[in-house]
Amino acid sequence: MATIDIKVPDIGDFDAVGVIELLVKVGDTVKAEQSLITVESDKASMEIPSSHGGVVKELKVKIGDQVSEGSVVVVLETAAAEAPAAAKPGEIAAETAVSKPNVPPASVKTEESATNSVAASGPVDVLVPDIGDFKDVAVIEVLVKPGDTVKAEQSLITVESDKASMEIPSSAAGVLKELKVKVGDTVNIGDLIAVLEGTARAAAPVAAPAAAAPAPAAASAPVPATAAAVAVPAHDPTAPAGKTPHASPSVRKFARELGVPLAEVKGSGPKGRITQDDVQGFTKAVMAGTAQTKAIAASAKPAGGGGEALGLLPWPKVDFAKFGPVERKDLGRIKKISGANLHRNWVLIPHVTNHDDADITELEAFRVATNKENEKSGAKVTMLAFLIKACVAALKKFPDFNSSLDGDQLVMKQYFHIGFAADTPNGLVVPVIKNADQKGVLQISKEMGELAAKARDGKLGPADMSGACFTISSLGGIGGRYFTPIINAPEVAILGVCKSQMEPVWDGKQFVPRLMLPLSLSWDHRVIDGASAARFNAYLGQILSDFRRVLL
Ligand code: CAO
Repeated sequence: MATIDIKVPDIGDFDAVGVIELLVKVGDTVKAEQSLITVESDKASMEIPSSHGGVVKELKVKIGDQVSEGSVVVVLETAAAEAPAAAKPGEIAAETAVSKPNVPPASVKTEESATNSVAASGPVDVLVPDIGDFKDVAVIEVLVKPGDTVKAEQSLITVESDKASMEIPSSAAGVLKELKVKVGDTVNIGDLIAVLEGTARAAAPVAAPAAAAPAPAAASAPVPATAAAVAVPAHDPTAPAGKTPHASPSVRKFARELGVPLAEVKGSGPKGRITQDDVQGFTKAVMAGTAQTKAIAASAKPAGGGGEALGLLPWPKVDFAKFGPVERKDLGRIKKISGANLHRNWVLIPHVTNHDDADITELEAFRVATNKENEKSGAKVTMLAFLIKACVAALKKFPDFNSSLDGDQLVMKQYFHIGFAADTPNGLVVPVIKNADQKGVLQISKEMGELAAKARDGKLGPADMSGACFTISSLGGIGGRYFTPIINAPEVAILGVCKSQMEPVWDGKQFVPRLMLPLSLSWDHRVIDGASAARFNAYLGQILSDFRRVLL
């Protein structure tokens, strides 16, 4: 074992930067390149990585300290092989400083650039300025929209590497005519971000004639950092809340992975900085139903909720009492939660629904006979249990229906957990029959009965309602012909079933009375196409008309 000092490496022109986050604690095992602390200047926040792997023996800094190149951050205990045997502590420490985080070179606003704001009337391209070693950095925030009037040096977008985030400012003032990037794009030095009109340029070292059109791009070529009027200010800790949330790159990444809107998280760190604990706390509160994201609140509130964000007309405000007596009551907790989920799924998933009929004459006769046989034991088989079994067979034959979308990938599930919508006095819930492929119809019926009873009593736990691959919503006990069930994201399809009824069916020679079950299959058109959906329904119909096919 050897101990080495891990020091702040060369971080460009940054000097005496504040430590705003400790990402490790004594006893932690860290890998080489793992971030140890986050520091922040008025220009950027960045994470300082470890140059070696090992166990943290001592933390040499605390939040609020200021560090510069060479400051010792932690003392690391490493395997002997990590450190050169003959090296003196000083030499080892020097070696650790070689690891260089991707840090933007500090931008220096020159006297000339600060004073050289000049008028230009033509369109001006705003380009990504010199951002040092950063390559292919992701756009994580777009801070302006077309039509906005922007000032020179106003931040247009936020970009992020795995080590730092920074805002890219406008090199000119004017009205934003066109945005050339969107969240998720990657950019490099010289890439076009936006086109401005009616501009006054801050960065042009030479005055452009007012009438010159089109005006040359303010930063048409990468500018040396030291001469760049195009500064790279990163998060402004004093920025008003909700505008640019103040958080380190790792916390931003963490929030993005969880889908947490950072602008809605209250920071508990110094200067209101959002920490990983804040993001976790926010997530827990939303899961527990004690907090809502603005999007959920908007979708749960039909009155005026969310439409404006989509550029729609606001929800009509009507004084109903003018037309007759009214009473107001609050939406229940389950309705609020399921409503928000249903709304998101309806808006985000391109739904298509295929309708079909299945001949269940023999299956229903078998079910009734089975129930008669089991009358004494009280074990009752429901049509829904047969449907669950039939859907498992169809999911096995058409595995895309048993998948979830994750970015550009499909997660193909090799398990068969089937959710079923249950109507309860408090609203709709979806308990899940786990591993339905390994269970018989009697067992599925029994579990369904138990879960439905738990649902009605409001006693379902999260484990009872999670992990479904596919959902069935049966209105068969109630009535109706067909409907459009909403897919339960991240599933990609849902089967709606209505009440079976006797119908005259042509058998090639004559009409015969058959018990027909209406099926409505909604599917996510990003994953499934119409032909597959029609085949899925047809196959389901074949199984239900002759259940022996499940065995094949
Ligand atoms: N066609 C004709 N009759 C049917 C049928 C169908 N497709 N499905 C069920 N039935 C009959 C049953 O046989 C039963 O009759 P018997 O008592 O004579 O045997 C009766 O309808 C009642 O069935 P059920 O609804 O209690 O039982 P189930 O297994 O079919 O369903 C459950 C259980 C929990 C799914 C159901 O109670 C329920 O909550 N359904 C509503 C689901 C819902 O709200 N979906 C909409 C979601 S979108 O808003």
